[in-house]
Amino acid sequence: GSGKFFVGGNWKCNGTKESISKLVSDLNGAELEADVDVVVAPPFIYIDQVKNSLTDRIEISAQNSWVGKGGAFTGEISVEQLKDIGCNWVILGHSERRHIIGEDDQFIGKKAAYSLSQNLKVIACIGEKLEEREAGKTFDVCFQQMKAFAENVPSWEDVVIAYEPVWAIGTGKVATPQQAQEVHVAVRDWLKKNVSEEVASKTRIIYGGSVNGSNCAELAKQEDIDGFLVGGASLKMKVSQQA
Ligand code: G2H
Repeated sequence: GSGKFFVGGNWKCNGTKESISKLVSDLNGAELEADVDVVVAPPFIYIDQVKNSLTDRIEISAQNSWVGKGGAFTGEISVEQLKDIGCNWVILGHSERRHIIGEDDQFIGKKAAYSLSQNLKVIACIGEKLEEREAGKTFDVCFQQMKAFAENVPSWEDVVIAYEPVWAIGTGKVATPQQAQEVHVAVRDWLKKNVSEEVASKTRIIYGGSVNGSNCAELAKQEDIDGFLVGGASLKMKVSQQA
């Protein structure tokens, strides 16, 4: 694997002040292994609450950000505002934003460029849909999404790549360790050929899609799986263990 193991909890559009305060107190009481980066991504409106109550041991991510400097963009949250409240990460290109909201590669790439320019670190998500996998296009799709990031990323130090096959997201149908490992290797190889050997070896590639306490250990054993992005199970805790 590359670098420190990374576990992200993506809470998506879930939670209330009350449930989040409970989750934060569980996280504060959790025994986290020293060599694991832990990041949680609450909905925007709860980031401040989480920031003010969560241990500094755990970093905070947004689930999205505006594509440029803030201003007259009704309903959006700017990178500057996220930095202002102590949020250091943003998830970009999540499949729910790509396929439900309709964000495309170019827009996501621009968001990555702007976030990194303001020192907001990026969890860059890629992943194929079921029909793309069945048509043998998994690598093509992932490489195309990687290309859009690569064209916009000046340095990969502040980027974690999350491979999240769409068919595994929120479906309970986790990729097998072999399926995930195969794509992680391919993405690392793509980085080697298209960015550099150093970036390929140093950049963390994490897996997301129905990860939970029972399947994470086997996945984490795979050489090229450097962590997880966890949705559903992160609302229930117990997902920070490493193989
Ligand atoms: C994928 C994942 C977290 P879940 O979206 O980003 O969610 O673990 O619920 O499949």
